[in-house]
This record gives sequence, structure tokens and C-alpha cells, in this order.
Amino acid sequence: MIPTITAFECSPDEGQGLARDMRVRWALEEVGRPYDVRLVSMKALKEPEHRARNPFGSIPTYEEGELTLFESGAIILHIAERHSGLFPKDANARARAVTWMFAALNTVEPPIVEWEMAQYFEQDKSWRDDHKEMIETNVRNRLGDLSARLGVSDWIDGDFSAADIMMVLVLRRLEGSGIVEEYGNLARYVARGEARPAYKRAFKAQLEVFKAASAR
Ligand code: GTB
Repeated sequence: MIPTITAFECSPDEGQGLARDMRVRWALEEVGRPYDVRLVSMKALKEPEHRARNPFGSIPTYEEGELTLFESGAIILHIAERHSGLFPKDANARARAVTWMFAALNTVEPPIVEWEMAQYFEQDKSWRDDHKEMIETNVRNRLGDLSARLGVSDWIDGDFSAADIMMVLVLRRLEGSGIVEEYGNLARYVARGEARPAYKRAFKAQLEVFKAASAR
């Protein structure tokens, strides 16, 4: 059965792959699974039909037969558990990959999201610079620790896994800030992820959506 995912009808990032449907697209491309996409407008996100898929009115969601999932982490976990290629076979290595998925979502992403929010909503605030300094320190603390752990490895824990999809895309949210580039191994890690054929297919697919929306 071909799953259906949801994505923005017109993504605010103009197709740069920063919205979270990119995580699901990349995972499905890695495991070689075709998928359908239901595009949702910002208004439709908050309507009952979409809230039945995701009570918080967000993308991405994932529908496969009777099953409907939301939360990008849960969706990637589901895909990785049901198809080979995204989790190691060894049980302990698999548990570590899951740990790194949680680390990406619960430890690395929160200060990055705060940084992003500050870019959008705090530009006109008198306390903007002080807050920005604090947020950037928090982001650098996380990236410094991550960089130290990654070292010279290609991927975060052994072979490429679902954890790398999550971590690379979380780091991509800092694009344009120059912060990731301060950590050469993290910048190369992101580039390594972006060079994967599955990533490129996923990126192209979501960019096409934006191009089609702009042409209308
Ligand atoms: N924890 C959930 C998950 O991981 O799935 C978070 C889901 C979420 O926040 N989704 C966002 C959304 O639907 C899209 S990805 N927002 C609309 C809403 O809630 O009303 C966040 C996002 C949006 C846009 C950009 N961008 O333009 O750069 C980047 C990231």
C-alpha cells in the first residue's frame, strides 16, 4: 500500500527543504518506497479534516491504510522499523540509532527552533541582541558537543541510519546563520547527507511543489 504524507501547499521556505515533510520524504526515498502527497494550505491545516490526522494542525502526517501517524520522529521510526536500510540489524546499535533520533529532536533541535523563532518574531524587540546572544550560546553548546562526538566519522553512530536523516535536517534549519560552518566536521556531515541520491530526490520533489504553487 502506498502511504500518503502531508506537506505545505506553499511552503514558507520556498522549497528549500526546511519544513518537516522533508524528513519523511527522505526516509521513504532511502527505503525505496513510493508515496503520495496531500498538499495542505495553512488554513486547511487547522480545519477538522486535517486535525483528525494531526490534532495540532501541523504537517507532516502519514497515512497507510488504517494507520494515521503524526510527529516526524514517530513517522521516521515507523518507516525505519518496517523497511530495511534505516536501522542497523544489531539490537543495541538500533537502540543507539533511536537514541540519536531523540537527541536530534529533544536536545539539538529545541535551541535551533528558538533561534529560528527569534529571527522571525524578535527583530523589533529592544532586548533582541541580549536574547540572540543567549540563544546562539545555547545552539553553539549543543553543536560543540555534537561535533566532538561526531569527530571524523561519516555518520553519527556507525552506518548511515534514520538518526542521520533527523540530525542532518535539524542542523539544516540553521542554514544561513553561519553557525554550522564554525564546526567543519558538522558542515561536512550535513553536506554528506545532502549528497545522498535519496536526499536529492526528496529535495527535488518538495521543490517542485513550491515551483508549481508559484506558477499558479
Ligand atoms: N513536532 C512536530 C513534528 O516533528 O512533526 C512539529 C510539526 C510542525 O511544527 N510542523 C510545521 C507546521 O505544520 C511545519 S515544519 N507548521 C504550521 C502550523 O503548525 O501551523 C516547521 C517549519 C515550517 C517552515 C519552515 N520554513 O519555512 O523554513 C521551517 C520549518
